[in-house]
Amino acid sequence: MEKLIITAAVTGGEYVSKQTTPYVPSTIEEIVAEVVKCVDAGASVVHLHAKDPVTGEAYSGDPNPLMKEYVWRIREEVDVVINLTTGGGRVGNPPEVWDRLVEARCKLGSEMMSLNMGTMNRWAEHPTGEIFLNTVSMLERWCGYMVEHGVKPEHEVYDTGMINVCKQIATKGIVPEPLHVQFVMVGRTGFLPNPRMLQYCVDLLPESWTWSVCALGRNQIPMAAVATVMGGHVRVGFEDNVYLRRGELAKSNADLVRKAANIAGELERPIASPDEARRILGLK
Ligand code: KMH
Ligand code: ZN
Repeated sequence: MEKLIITAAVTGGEYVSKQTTPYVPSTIEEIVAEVVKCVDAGASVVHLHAKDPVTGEAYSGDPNPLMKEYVWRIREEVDVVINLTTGGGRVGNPPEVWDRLVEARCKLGSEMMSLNMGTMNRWAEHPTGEIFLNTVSMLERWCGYMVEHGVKPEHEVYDTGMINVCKQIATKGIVPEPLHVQFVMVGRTGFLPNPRMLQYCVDLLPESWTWSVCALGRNQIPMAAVATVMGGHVRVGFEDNVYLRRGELAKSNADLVRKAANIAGELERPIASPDEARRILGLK
């Protein structure tokens, strides 16, 4: 079994603001400091959205200048694989400009970017509405931009149809294999977060592909434990869950990373360093 890659989704994505938890980092300084703590706790990858520095809401403007600043400021402080969102950063930006933003985002210096592999119903109220638009043609273009700029896509799948879309993209040669898939177990509008569902999904993937699990809310840590046993990788952090345990907010994303790392330690699965994560994921 490979070493465990822990991704920390530190910025709280589109759904988590200072109102949800006062501990979500939102200024550049807070985000950089949070990333450093997460790396110290065992994270080798960080997933980032652009945040309004005051409210911690999703930034409603061109997110790329902020993201560029995050990338460079993090690089000055710590070695970690940086994964920028393509799913976020749409609040305030109409669909006609998404392509331009994503293509430009590929040039900001991150090694990975997330890609949501299909159009779906949103799993919670969202400022851009109920539908999360990700057409096949958008996905193919955005994969093309990433590959052109040496960025590895993290294919986020929410149902089994999206696994088929990943396979089509591989078969068409748009992204070189092995692909890296993140099973997003949102419940309700997608995969139910349970071990049988995860096993079913993993069985659908080609042997050589890598995979990770991100489950929402109270399922985050239990499903991370399941993925750790199964040989996959895990994502934790405020984007998907703000509680350390029932009724107790995590004071930092690093608390959640540490919890995942401690579980891996008990299970005798070593944790990957950033360079080991790069090798496992085949990053340039
Ligand atoms: N917030 C997660 C459930 C993205 O940033 O591309 C999905 C996500 C989307 O990570
Ligand atoms: Zn995200």
